[in-house]
Amino acid sequence: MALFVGIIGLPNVGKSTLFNTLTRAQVEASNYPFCTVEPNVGMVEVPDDRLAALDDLLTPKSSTPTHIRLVDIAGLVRGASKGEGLGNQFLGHIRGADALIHVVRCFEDEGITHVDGRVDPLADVETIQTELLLADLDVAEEAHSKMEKVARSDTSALDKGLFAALGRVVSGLREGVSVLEQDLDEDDLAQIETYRFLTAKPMIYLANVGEDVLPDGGEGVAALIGKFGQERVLIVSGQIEAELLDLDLEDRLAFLADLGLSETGLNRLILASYDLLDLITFYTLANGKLQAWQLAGGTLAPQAAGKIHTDMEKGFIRAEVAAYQDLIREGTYDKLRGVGKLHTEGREYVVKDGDVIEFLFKV
Ligand SMILES: Nc1nc2c(ncn2[C@@H]2O[C@H](COP(=O)(O)OP(=O)(O)OP(=O)(O)O)[C@@H](O)[C@H]2O)c(=O)[nH]1
Ligand SMILES: [Mg+2]
Repeated sequence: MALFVGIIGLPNVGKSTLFNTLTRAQVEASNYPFCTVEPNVGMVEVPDDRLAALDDLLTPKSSTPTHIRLVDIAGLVRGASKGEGLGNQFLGHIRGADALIHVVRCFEDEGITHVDGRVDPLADVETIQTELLLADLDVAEEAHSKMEKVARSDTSALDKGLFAALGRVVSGLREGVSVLEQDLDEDDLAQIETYRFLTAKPMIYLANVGEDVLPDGGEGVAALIGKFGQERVLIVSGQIEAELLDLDLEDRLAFLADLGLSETGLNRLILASYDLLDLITFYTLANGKLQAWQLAGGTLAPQAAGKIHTDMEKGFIRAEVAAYQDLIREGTYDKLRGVGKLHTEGREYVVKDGDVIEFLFKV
């Protein structure tokens, strides 16, 4: 399953412009709040230099990168969780997301309407955060009160662990604390997992800035960084990246370099998401096909095999593992074996970023 990232923010802040740029799809982007009504769904390929190098070296029949599923929904407004604006129907589209990208308008442009009539990144973030909290509170309160009714009629039918966890979530949300920031232990988190709370998702703030403040972003960005930390704030100019789309990658990178940016917004977004979610990439070469896979850091070999097929996890025997750097340095599997760098690993092996793995399993 591809990593699923939802794009949220106020109306007219540049979400669809960024989505278009990232997916190269042409969804409508225009200066009209609520331009996006249905969610836009796009798959973007994860750019991967190592996959390209392995493809050169191993000359497989095919090479398959990993993907990120991006979903662009309509702008949220104050009261969205209560059905204001286009309502919380949109929030449903991002419940399943692994992470959220919160697009924040930092560009000044009198020609583009801001729903509150002024550019104030921190206040905008607050508005959206409140809506997410309220949406979660609705879900949590409803689930909790249903369970309360069960408890009144038949205590033995009550899932006490879940009931207690939900109770904690409800009181935290009432105090305005996101599920992510509540002091929930692992058991609680496992209990409430099925609700896919919006405020439980890791979030990246994407500051959509004007060209004049590149590369560091100006005051609005400084405020966001002050609040959320450097690693959670990405500075992108949606407009510029959109204008550069017609250029080939080399020219685009040269242009961005002139503005002090070393990578495209897409690449930085993907890297930041991987970091935030502690994701790694491993590779398999099977039946002549090379493929990249996304994996949570710290995953053991059998579960990594299970990403490919559940039978491979069940019947896992062992893994033949080559580290990417070793394979590139030695150049062939024979040489790699010769220097003792093709490792045989068992069930307890923690898969590492860049591992090239052949799984052995019985069916
Ligand atoms: N000046 C400037 N304008 C931008 C920038 N990014 C987007 N816009 C413009 O802002 C308007 C709204 O952009 P969209 O991408 O449609 O905004 P949205 O957030 O998807 O809006 P909704 O779908 O209504 O929630 C369009 O006219 C864009 O051209 C930017 O970086 N700078
Ligand atoms: Mg839009």
